[in-house]
Amino acid sequence: MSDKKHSNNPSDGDGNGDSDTGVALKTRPKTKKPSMYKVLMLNDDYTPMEFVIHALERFFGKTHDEAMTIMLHVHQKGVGVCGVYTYEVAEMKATQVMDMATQHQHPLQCTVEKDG
Ligand code: TYC
Repeated sequence: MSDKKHSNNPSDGDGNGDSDTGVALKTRPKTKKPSMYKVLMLNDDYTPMEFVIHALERFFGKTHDEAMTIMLHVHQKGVGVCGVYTYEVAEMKATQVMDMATQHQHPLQCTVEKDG
């Protein structure tokens, strides 16, 4: 076991103390749950309700009833959560919604914010 990449020695920093026995590792200190990010949708006076519902179904996998509930929440409160994702996925979905809105000349806006 001279190859550092495959050593189970405690000096690896894995901390499980199996000292190069070749035994499967119980702990994996390198893995971390990724931070999660909310995609928020903002209300406006112009985007049609049916368009918002369609975007929520298409990009956030919502049923028609779920999409209706979220759309009405945003319409009434001004902002609402479409879904929670890792950063890159959240940014992509927010961009996809706004690109589709722009193509249809609607001002619909989404933002991404850290969850928690
Ligand atoms: N307020 C819009 C209307 O009355 C509907 C709407 C809902 C727009 C949610 C944006 O994120 C939104 N047509």
